[in-house]
Amino acid sequence: MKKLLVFVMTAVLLLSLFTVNVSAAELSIPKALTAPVIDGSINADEWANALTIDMNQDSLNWVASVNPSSGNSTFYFMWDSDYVYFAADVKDTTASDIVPAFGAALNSGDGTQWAIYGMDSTEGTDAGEQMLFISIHPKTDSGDPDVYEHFNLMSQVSDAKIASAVNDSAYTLECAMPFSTFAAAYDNGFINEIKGVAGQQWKMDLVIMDADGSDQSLGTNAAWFDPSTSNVYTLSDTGAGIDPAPAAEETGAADTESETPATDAPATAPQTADMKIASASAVLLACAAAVILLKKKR
Ligand SMILES: [Ca+2]
Ligand SMILES: [Ca+2]
Repeated sequence: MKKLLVFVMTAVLLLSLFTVNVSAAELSIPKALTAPVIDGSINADEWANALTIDMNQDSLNWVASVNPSSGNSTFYFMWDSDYVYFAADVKDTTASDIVPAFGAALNSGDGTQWAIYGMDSTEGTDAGEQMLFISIHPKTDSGDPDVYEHFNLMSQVSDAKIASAVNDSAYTLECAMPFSTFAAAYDNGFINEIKGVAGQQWKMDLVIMDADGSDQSLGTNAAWFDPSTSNVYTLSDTGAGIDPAPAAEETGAADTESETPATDAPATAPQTADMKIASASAVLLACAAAVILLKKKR
């Protein structure tokens, strides 16, 4: 870990000369007609018409060792009044020698992360006031998955539901993140309150962590610690998932460009953030700061 810190601190100094040109996208998260079963298995019906985000290896900005093996991976999002629902299908063919400690704030091992900003955030890493940083590991040293917020709550998100399935070529995880977590973060100083209501917006960067043995890489779909480059997510009333009453009248009103009626269609069309990265290397400074800051927090 110390070697990694030295490396990224050096990189911060060198790469601060570069600029990143990222075009943020506006994405709509549809509302789950039925809550997905959080069992680690991404059933096509339960996640039908969910927002899908391509997290393909070649489209991410990889930092640290920059030797990823995450393949073509996909993240999924839905919501209801109680939870943000998240699923990840990550193609990861390399075993990690780094076993994250359950409930610890580690940017390490194999896993996923969210960097969440309020709409009024102008920067990150401000003691959890402008950014929430959540790690979701499919497997920790306890054998269990975990959900951890690094900067504001600085604790395990105990009310989150999490389940995963890990094999030699991939892992899948499903997570239900309660809006009560965001309410607690707001009470604790986070800039905006994120509620489970249609029209709610926030900004978010998504991350895949890949460890190949002890070689740690982190890939993000935005420039870290610069919310001006982050995709904007809006909660929509458009239905997704399993319709408990498919013959009933469905009047979900889409409030964004993603107007997809609820159906039993098994496939979900990729909906990828439109980003143009002029310099992936500059992202490293943000990643480095994340590593450093969380190290301080530990
Ligand atoms: Ca499931
Ligand atoms: Ca790996």
